[in-house]
Amino acid sequence: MNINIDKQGTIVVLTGAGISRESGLDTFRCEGGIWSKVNLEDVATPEAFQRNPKLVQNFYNARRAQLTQEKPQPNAGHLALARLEQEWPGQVLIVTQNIDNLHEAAGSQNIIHMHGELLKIRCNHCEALMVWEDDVHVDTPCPHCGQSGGLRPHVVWFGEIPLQMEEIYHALEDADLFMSIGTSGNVYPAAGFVQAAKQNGFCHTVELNLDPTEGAVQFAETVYGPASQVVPAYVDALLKS
Ligand code: BV8
Repeated sequence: MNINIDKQGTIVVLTGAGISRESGLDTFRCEGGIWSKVNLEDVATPEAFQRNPKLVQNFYNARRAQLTQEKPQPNAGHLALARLEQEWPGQVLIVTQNIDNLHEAAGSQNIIHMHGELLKIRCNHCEALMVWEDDVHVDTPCPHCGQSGGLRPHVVWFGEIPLQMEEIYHALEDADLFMSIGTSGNVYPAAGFVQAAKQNGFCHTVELNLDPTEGAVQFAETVYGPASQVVPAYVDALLKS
């Protein structure tokens, strides 16, 4: 890995479910992944929520309970990215598709959760956004406006616009290094970020994944292996470079 990016350079890191897999959280499209057990059309679209809010709330209640009860810990991949943010002289931004809290738990601070956060909910009636660790039911009243029937996971479903897109594209315009970690590159607009980064004419791009994705050819560099091994090694090389 011959990395020669400016020490003051900007690093944008895109992460997906693969970085959390060694912490015990399922991915979506791997063998036995989440979408092999439930149909995304039934639980991860606004139409699904309209059609059967109970099913959708329970899908997220189960995943929220996994975070709050099993208390998965960040793995060496998350911790290496937190170290990179601390020790790299330039800006490091993590854009995660994940709705878990493992980057925060590892100590990263500059994070954009473009698909939302599992431990937050919002009220469709009063737009209140609140941290929430318990189950949510269709008739749970909103603590802010008192109305029922409006609480939903603060999660971006298919067909909804991901969060903080302007900030993300702005960071990609300045990126000297774009790292894609643990994502299959199936979901847009995240899957298009590598192209957006390359548009600035100077960004180095690297895919770090368990195995090659369909989008691997778009990256200048590829490193394969479990995130808990390849990410710390790559971060060490960056900090030594
Ligand atoms: C949008 C919710 C417009 C939270 C998720 C028709 C109508 C409307 C939209 C579309 C359409 N057709 C296509 C689209 C776009 C659509 C889309 O991309 N669909 C796909 C399926 C084709 N996208 C959208 O709808 C998005 N919105 O387009 O709005 C717009 C856009 C921009 C600007 C203006 C308007 C909204 C997408 C968000 C959907 N919500 N999640 C939740 O329930 O979690 S997406 C879901 O997939 C998860 O969030 C997940 O993060 C995401 C991506 O999955 P990955 O993270 O990549 O996980 P995956 O399992 O796929 O891969 C894991 C990888 O890890 C594998 O490669 C594996 O090899 C690797 N791995 C495994 N173990 C390890 C490892 N790597 C390292 N170490 C290991 N140990």
